[in-house]
Amino acid sequence: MRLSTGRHRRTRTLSIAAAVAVASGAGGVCLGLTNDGARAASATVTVSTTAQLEAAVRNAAAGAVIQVRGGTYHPTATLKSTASGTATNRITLQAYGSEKVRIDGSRLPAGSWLAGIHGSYWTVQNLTFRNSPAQGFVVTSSTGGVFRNLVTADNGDTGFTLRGDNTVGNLVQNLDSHGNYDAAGHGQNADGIAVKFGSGTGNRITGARLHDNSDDGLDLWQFSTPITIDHTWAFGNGRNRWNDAAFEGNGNGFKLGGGGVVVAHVVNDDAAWDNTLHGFTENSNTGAIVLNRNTAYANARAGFYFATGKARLARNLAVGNKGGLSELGSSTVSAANNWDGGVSTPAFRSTDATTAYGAREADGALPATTFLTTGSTTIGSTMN
Ligand SMILES: [Ca+2]
Ligand SMILES: [Ca+2]
Repeated sequence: MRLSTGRHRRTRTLSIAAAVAVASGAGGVCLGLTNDGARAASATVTVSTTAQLEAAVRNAAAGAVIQVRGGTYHPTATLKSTASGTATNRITLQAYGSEKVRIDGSRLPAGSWLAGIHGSYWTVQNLTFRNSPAQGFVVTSSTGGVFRNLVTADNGDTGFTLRGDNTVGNLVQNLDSHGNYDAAGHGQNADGIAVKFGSGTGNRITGARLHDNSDDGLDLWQFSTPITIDHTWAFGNGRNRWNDAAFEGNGNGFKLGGGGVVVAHVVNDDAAWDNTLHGFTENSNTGAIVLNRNTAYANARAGFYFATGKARLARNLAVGNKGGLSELGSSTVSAANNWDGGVSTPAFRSTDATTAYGAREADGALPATTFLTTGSTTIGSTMN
């Protein structure tokens, strides 16, 4: 008995020493140890080739930090993981320092997603995912994910997706998602961001620019729990930019339901302009959607379309939407919006959107702009 314990102890000591030796010899690779002395896959890994990136994602475990050196990477299979971190021991995938990293899906087999995370407590930041033959970046049934300063562009279906039950407490911050187009569907499905087919509390989208996608800017089809969306811009969606003779893109800025869900999403301080359908729409969601201080400008249909549900709209601003400022039903609550009686419409400082397309701030925040600002402290989006 005593001998056995001693042997175990000696083995453990040796394995720690071996791990330290490996760590010091491997230049930046730091192996973690579990309480029983076993080697864990938690490590800081810096990758500079596609093969290294693929392996690092495939082998990631709680505590892993994957740093990607600047350059363009061409995966030949979906970057996929089913691993989860924990709240205190996350899995991180990020650019190395301030280097520019493009992960390009143009060498993937048809129908492949570029990245698929099926786990919790991931932080993914400062990376671009583009040219996938199908979806760009898909997160399934994640708790506690942080997806920050990402670009999802020119993919063959939706740029960024959260989906599945047990989608809880995720933050999508400062996403740029544009130019996504599903050729096979003639553009009917590729949104900037989709939170679809699932449920779970505490999910937030903030600081996003969702533009020039074939279908909608944002789509919450059949997600049955409230999502919070703030400081997000959706613009130029639904236009046939691909010379598709059978084009079927819809082009709502913010599509806030569909598929029978009744859910009170919270939509504050956002803007929708130049979309080919509505700026903001319930899309048959009859829940008590909350919309405060949003701006809809120059959309092809209604600025705010909430004709059948119980949405509550306050202090929103609609200007120049060809299908009307708003279309509201008898169960909608509308107060202090510029279409309500006695509310004046402040003038825009600028209707030139050029700066809204510009580079983000160093920390990833939306670019400073006067576009669609009014200086009002009571009505419309603050555009920041
Ligand atoms: Ca569609
Ligand atoms: Ca859509």
